Amino acid sequence: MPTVIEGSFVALPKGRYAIIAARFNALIVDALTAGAIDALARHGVAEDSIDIIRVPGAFEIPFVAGKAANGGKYAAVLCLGCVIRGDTDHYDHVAGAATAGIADIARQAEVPVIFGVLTCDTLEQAQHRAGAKAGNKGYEAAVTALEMVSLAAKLR
Ligand code: INI
Repeated sequence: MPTVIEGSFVALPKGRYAIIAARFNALIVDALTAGAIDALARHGVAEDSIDIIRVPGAFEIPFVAGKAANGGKYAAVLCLGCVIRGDTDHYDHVAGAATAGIADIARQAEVPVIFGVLTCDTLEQAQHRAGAKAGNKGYEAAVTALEMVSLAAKLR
């Protein structure tokens, strides 16, 4: 029989969680942040073990994610933002840079780095993913963080 190793959703007794939240599209990102805090709290993380680190926009997330993930302070880093397509190709650059930047950090980070940046065509789509209809991607990001922290501990 193979040994299956997977994470649980039970918060480890110790460990701080960093939520990096972009201020751009704040109504959406605030809803994602609330969802993430709700998920962490419901799974046993004390609210005073959560730091919310605000950055101007999604483009700035990778820089701060790198510092937070490799600074020895956090068990996991959640990246929350929202990029909405406009009339120009600006969206592609911001969404692409944020996605690629966070992926780069996640690959080499010492702790799990979770991608919770919405990339949507419309505000309505974003609202649906921030709690209105299609769940809350911030909540999902936090549950993923818990699983990955647990899995990382099992691989040590
Ligand atoms: N930042 C976002 O987080 N979402 C957006 O939709 C967005 N748009 O559309 O421009 C956005 N731009 C700002 C960007 O993230 C940087 O903060 C800015 O370019 C300064 O570096």
